[in-house]
Amino acid sequence: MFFQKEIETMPRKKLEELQLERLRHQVDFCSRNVPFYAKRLAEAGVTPERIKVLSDAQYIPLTTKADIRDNYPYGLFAVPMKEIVRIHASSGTTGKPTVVGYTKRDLDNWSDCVARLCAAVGVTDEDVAQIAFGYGLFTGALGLHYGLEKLGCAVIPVSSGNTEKQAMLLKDFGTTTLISTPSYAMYISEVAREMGIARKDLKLRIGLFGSEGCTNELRQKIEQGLGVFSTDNYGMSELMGPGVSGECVYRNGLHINEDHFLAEIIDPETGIPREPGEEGELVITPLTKEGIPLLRYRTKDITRLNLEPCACGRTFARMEKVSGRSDDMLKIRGVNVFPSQIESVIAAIKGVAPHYELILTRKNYTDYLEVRVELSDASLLEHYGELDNLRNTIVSKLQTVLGLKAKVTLAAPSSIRRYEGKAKRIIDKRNESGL
Ligand code: DLL
Repeated sequence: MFFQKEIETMPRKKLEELQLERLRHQVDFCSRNVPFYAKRLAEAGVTPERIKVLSDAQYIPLTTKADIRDNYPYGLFAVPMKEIVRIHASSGTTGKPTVVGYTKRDLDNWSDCVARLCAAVGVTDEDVAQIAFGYGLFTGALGLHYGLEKLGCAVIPVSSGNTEKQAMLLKDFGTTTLISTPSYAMYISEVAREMGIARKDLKLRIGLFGSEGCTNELRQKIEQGLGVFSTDNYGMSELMGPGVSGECVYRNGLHINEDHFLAEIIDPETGIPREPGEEGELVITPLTKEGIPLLRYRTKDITRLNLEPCACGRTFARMEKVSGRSDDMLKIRGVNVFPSQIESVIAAIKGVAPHYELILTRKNYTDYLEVRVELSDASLLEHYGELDNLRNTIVSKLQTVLGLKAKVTLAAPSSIRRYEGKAKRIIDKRNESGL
């Protein structure tokens, strides 16, 4: 059940002392080895001695993705290239990728962190783990790969894509643990069903899903489709990759590997720290990283922290499932809308599949939201009255949850695009009209 019990159940007081010592060390390490930080910290008057308690972290300037991009590719690395043994990058939708480097010790810590979150949901050395994340610069596949190997699993590095083969391997190789994005898991489950593979043909028991949000409603659909215990884990390439946090079997928040990461919540507008339990943007300082040691990195992800003890015995704080990214939030006619709110409505409605697209347009200076959602059964297309009822139900449920009227379009089964990695569900055409 535990991969490193002494650390994962460390009394909080001892854990916080360890974090403080490591934070001071990282501030010193950054100012000595990264010119960018030497300047930033000097300007802010921050020295290791000034950090007397953990909350003094708030005096350290925040780091953003733009800071990493501005120092492309290796400007924030803190060790000579000869000590770097791996390079990853996150693709980003615009401009250059964000590049990260790992020393041998970073890789060792990384696989420990991943092994912990896999063990926490019940994965053991008896498991056969199919990794359906893309191998390459993306951190998801190799991150999970080494963590699962460290735990002693039999790893199948199939990579993402070729969905029929994924389904075939699930059955033929007796896969017990599936690793993918939740949207890809949903897709694999559909393809398996179409190929005539039934739940009873599979040995699947645990799904380690991450890299994008998954509402409880979508989770239930995946569980029904594949017969897995579906779990959530979180991370980002700038911080390490997967391995920052993950659920335990109680699935009541994601335990943060706090010996390696200091987590804070800030007000995304003002940057002012928020108390445990309050929602805001997650800011993380990796406490042991050598390759690219960031200080107070703004994740843009919205969540809250829970420091209460967990029934599993872990003392690590839990972060609530990420509700969205602060830059993912849609502002529609002045209303804040997170795509996850829409997903939770759609995935709970009978007659539609949990595949959708959000199309934003602008006419006469007014924003419009169209939700395209797929019917789960083609026969409905022949019953106009039923279609209309279904559409009206969705419109009214969305209105209750969002406080906003959206246009709902019902699409034929299998007509909405599927994804093998992170799903891209927002089509924002608001700037195309030039208004
Ligand atoms: O997605 C790392 C990862 C790989 C995590 C595999 C878990 C499993 P990036 O590509 O850099 O790294 O994307 C990071 O993805 O800031 C979140 O917005 C989002 N994200 C990652 N995990 C979750 C999750 C990897 N469990 C960005 N729930 C983050 C919601 C997630 N969002």
